[in-house]
Amino acid sequence: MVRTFVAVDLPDDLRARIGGVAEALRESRARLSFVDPALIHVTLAFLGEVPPERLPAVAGALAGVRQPPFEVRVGPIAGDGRREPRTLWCPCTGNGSLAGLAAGVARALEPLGFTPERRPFRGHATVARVRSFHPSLGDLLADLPPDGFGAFTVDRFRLKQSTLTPSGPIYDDLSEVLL
Ligand code: 3AM
Repeated sequence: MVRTFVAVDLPDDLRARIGGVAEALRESRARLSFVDPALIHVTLAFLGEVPPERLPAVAGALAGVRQPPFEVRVGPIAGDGRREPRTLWCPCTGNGSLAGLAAGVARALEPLGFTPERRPFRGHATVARVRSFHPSLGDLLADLPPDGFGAFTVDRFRLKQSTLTPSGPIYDDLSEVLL
């Protein structure tokens, strides 16, 4: 079985800037596991474990998703909205286009038996996961620069394989769809 998801990769310069700002959070007494900045992405859909022989059909369905390229704004690192956040992320907003792309991906995958996510789509790039919370994390988040990381053009998305390892996930691109 192949653990797969569909995502938009962030450009490397943006990833490096986010990773640099996230460094300040290491001072916190919360237990955090940071996403390798080189892997920071916006998930459009999580497919879970897929039999390898079904991957060509999945890639084929995704290749039919049509949408013009669009801009996404990447906000500052923030908690996920819970009082004690479990995820730290940069909110990503594309004037509805990002949500539209996620919906297009979900529509393309539904006939293959992938049930669409019931929760409303909230575009985000995960920066760290909170293994155990400590109030010092809230203070450090509040002290981060309030400006976001600017914008980038989404002109493609990818089907990715995720291999979980003790030192973090390894992602491999399985297919790429140009918008
Ligand atoms: O981009 P984020 O970090 O929101 O949390 C996982 C990550 O999302 C999510 O898939 C993305 C790439 O690994 N993910 C992992 N397991 C999941 C599950 N069981 C899941 N999303 C939904 N259900």
